[in-house]
Amino acid sequence: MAVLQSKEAICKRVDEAVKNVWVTDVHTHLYPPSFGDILLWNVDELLTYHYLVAETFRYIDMDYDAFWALSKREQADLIFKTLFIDHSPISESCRGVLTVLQKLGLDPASRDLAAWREYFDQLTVEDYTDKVFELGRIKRVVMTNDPFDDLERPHWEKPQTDARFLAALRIDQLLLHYPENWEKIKGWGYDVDAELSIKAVIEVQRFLRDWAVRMQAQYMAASLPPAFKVPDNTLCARLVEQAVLPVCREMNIPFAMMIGVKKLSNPDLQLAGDSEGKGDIDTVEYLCRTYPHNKFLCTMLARENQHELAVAARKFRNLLVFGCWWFLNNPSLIEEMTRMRIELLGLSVVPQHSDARVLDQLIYKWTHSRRIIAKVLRDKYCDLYDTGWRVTDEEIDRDVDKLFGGAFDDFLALQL
Ligand code: FIX
Ligand code: ZN
Repeated sequence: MAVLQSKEAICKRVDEAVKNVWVTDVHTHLYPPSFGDILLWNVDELLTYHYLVAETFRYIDMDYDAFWALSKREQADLIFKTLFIDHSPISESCRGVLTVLQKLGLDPASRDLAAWREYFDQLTVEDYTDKVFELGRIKRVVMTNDPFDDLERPHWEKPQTDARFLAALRIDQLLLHYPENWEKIKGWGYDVDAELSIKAVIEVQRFLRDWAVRMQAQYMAASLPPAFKVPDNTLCARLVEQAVLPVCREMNIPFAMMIGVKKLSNPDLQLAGDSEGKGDIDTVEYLCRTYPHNKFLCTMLARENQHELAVAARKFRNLLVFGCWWFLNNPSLIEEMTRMRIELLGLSVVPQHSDARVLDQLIYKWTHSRRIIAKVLRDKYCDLYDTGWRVTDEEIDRDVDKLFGGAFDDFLALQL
């Protein structure tokens, strides 16, 4: 252990620690290779990521349905031509594709999509998963696991054994679409009903408990609209307070609220059609205050919610803020949010998650974010140095580990 006696030594250690830390990625849409084709990977999946679909439609007048009728490869060809050749790929999503190719040792300057495809064609998904976790220095990822997803559900008929992939029980379909889904839950053997009677609430609790145990879920999660409000006389609010929170407390797992998604603002864009709106911080504070023995993870989609969310976290130790989510996952906003969060919350925050939908994205989303978080940390430790306080190299390593997964692990272990 060595005390760092200069700002240069501090900055060097911060850069090394952030570069070398193995990350726990607390929210992704990835799956282990054993889940087959629902794990997306390779350059065509990178190019047809819904972020790039949305950006492509800003330049083309193609009919939406005509685009969706194209094959994946034809869509990728059109996106590559539009966003990379006809216009320079300077958006964050475009840059991300090129960072992946570069880190894999391919040559972005070649602009040779055919050659990149040939590279991926000779890989197995198992080997490529190992390569991506190694290149991205990813310890573990938390998945998004939806029992209502007909493609995913059969994979849970036996235990998932790849320890790099942790589960999160995703319950949007329960909370936001109970009228459309209660009969499906009944068909799975849970005696629920349309009006959500007390008996049905008990059965929903059993449904949640069974799936959380089956998946060994790290938390339960839902993506929620800007208008998400509790308390309220809605099925969603009743399900949260009467079913979700009692089971989460019983199992000592957090409820992760991802607030602010306006689903399908443009339905023609399909998955790329969601937009955002400001959420209600009073709901977050009500839940944290009213259920002090429950734990809440929270990320909000509107930039306008970020400061009040960080302040709320100062008030409630059972609230852990995470990530620069979706439309916030851009260098300018990652820096703004990370600076503000560390100034308000110190190391009791999860600065970033990837939200990766394509395996390869782990490489770029973490490469880009590490660089920005390191920049903020260099400034913060240098500010500390100016007070006369001195840190050691091991303390910087410890702090960085907290930010890239340790704080999340501590929160999961917390008994309130
Ligand atoms: O609700 C969510 O988990 C969102 O992250 C996704 O629905 C969204 O499409 C996404 O992948 C954003 O990055
Ligand atoms: Zn997500």
